[in-house]
Amino acid sequence: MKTTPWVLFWLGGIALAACRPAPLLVAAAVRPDRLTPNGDGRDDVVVIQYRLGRAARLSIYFVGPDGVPHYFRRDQPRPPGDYEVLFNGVAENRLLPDGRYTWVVEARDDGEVARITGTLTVSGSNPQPLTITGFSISPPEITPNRDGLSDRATINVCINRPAQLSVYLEGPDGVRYPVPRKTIQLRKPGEEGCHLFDYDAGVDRGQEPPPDGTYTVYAVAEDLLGLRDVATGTLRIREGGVPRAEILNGQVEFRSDRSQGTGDYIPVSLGGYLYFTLTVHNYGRVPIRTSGPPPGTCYDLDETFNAPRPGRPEGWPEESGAWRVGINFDTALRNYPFRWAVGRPEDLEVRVLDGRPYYYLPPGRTALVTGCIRMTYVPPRNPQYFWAGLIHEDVEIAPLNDRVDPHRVWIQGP
Ligand SMILES: [Ca+2]
Ligand SMILES: [Ca+2]
Repeated sequence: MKTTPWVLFWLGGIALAACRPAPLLVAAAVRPDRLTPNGDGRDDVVVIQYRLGRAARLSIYFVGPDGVPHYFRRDQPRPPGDYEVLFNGVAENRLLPDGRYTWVVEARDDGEVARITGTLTVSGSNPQPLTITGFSISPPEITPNRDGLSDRATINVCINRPAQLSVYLEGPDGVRYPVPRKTIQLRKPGEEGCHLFDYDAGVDRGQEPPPDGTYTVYAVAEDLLGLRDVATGTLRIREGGVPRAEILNGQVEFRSDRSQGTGDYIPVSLGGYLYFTLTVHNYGRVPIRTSGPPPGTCYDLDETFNAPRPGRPEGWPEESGAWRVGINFDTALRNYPFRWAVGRPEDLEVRVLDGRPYYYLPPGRTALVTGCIRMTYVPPRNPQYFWAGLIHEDVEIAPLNDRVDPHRVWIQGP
């Protein structure tokens, strides 16, 4: 509310009216009388000014050639005073189509109605309403626990004209969780068309996901003119949580056929076996997924988990999201070439998804893992260190779980 020079025009009138009850609507004006709402910076807005002599319910609307009123303000209570508001052509969440309009400023109080009118010409308008023309959530249920299965949802939102998009989840308690836009995609933010949003429930950044349950997903489109559209859907979250596991006490027992591993090094005969035993502890809230081979499996020093094995021509390649125990050594050609499941089949829970079994170590549980490596050659460095790791494949090897309990091993030829 502010006093502006144009109001002075009416001061004389007000002085004459001083001994009568103040009029409901003293003055109103819309300037200029032309609006081109195309964002080119010229005549993109008009100024609406009015003065109320008494408290009133105020409406501002525009009547086109078809006689239909388009409300900008409707029956809003206002105390007496001077008012000024900008109008950018959006009434009832739509841009006024091109045409010649009668603007009406209307004040009501106890059955009394006062109106002031004028004309406004609109041209260069794109009257198409801002609409979310496409909205999908896939899959409808996620288990954000970094096991590589259904960990994230993709939300696709399409708009029919340029606008800013925001997507968020809202729980029954009203708490909102923002969903980030996928960073790499064809369209730039704000462009007309389809945009992808990617929801990992924060787990990829080590955050605890929202509590398990059903959430409403909102997509909100809003443009510079204030046009707006909202679409909603649902997303269920189940078994959410950051997986956490470790090698118990950071301890690995190594031994060979020749020694229990006392002294400075463990001697192993060329062609003999190095054995290890350790315990994996799932100390988090969610199951950790694993893949084979099972504990007890032996590798040759010159092979890796990718090597074909009896009944398993494809070997045991890495699986995104799976946890495995690995053994590494100084001159290994790749990181942790020997890997094992984090428990024996009887320690694990099996779940079938799309006809394929997946194995999990439940939260709070421990499992014993053993294995062996046959010393098929004498490596260039000898003796050298062997150690264990707990690998979350394609995710990380936490510092806590890397290079655990190194032991010196000496391979002794004939
Ligand atoms: Ca313009
Ligand atoms: Ca999952």
